[in-house]
Amino acid sequence: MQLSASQITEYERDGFLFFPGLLDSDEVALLQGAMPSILSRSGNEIIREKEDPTSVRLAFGAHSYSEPFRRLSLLPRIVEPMKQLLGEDVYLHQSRMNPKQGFGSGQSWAWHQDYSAWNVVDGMPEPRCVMVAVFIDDCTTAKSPLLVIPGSHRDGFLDDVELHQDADGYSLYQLDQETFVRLADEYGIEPLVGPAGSVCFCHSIVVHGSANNVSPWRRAIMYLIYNAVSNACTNGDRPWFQNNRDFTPLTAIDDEDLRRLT
Ligand SMILES: O=C(O)CCC(=O)C(=O)O
Repeated sequence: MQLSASQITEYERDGFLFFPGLLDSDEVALLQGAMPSILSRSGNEIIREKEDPTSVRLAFGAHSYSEPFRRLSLLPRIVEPMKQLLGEDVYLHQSRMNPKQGFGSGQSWAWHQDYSAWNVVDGMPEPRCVMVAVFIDDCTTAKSPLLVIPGSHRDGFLDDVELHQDADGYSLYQLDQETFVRLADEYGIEPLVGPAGSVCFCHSIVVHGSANNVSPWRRAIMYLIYNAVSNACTNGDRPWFQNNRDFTPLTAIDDEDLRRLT
């Protein structure tokens, strides 16, 4: 898939591009089918909700231990636009699954830019990476969708941020209230909603957050973080599943390869 000139302009203006149903129902079923084995892991790549430790908050690195998710991360539908947006070869800096379980156990995410941790902790030189959000479940307004501030990336990297220990092993650099109010008043807040299989390409400094999921339904999103190879991280303190040290350029597989697992 190649992005058109107007899509690239839209990405530069809003900081994200949304594709409803980019994956078909067979592909979604394969990814959903892999969820139980991901969520039943017990290694330190699994971060639990503070309020409900039976519930997984984040599963890092699933592209490396789940074949459907490995294939997802290499689909040309995703990899080729990444190269276009970043203007060069890319590698996967990180993947994380946020299952956002229902009944309130999937807790909120304070307003932040993802790039903060990658810059401060991992030594990523520039915000030249893209967060790809793949909807594993339907994301409706009732399931506390991901909320973005469109255009907020144009204000640049907000480095005056406070470290907030959100859950064991996962630090979040959260925006101060004054900055958040200024950005929200200027640009508004948009919920990302769509059926399972929808995909959003989101700039790494777009401000985003979400509320507790008080619905009875899971709302899983897989986040794949693609970085430009020339923007590779310089620090290696965090484990591989948070800061991949293999900067080999990705080679896309065949667009049918995920479906072939059916
Ligand atoms: O999926 C969500 O609700 C928010 C996750 C998020 O903000 C993040 O992983 O950076």
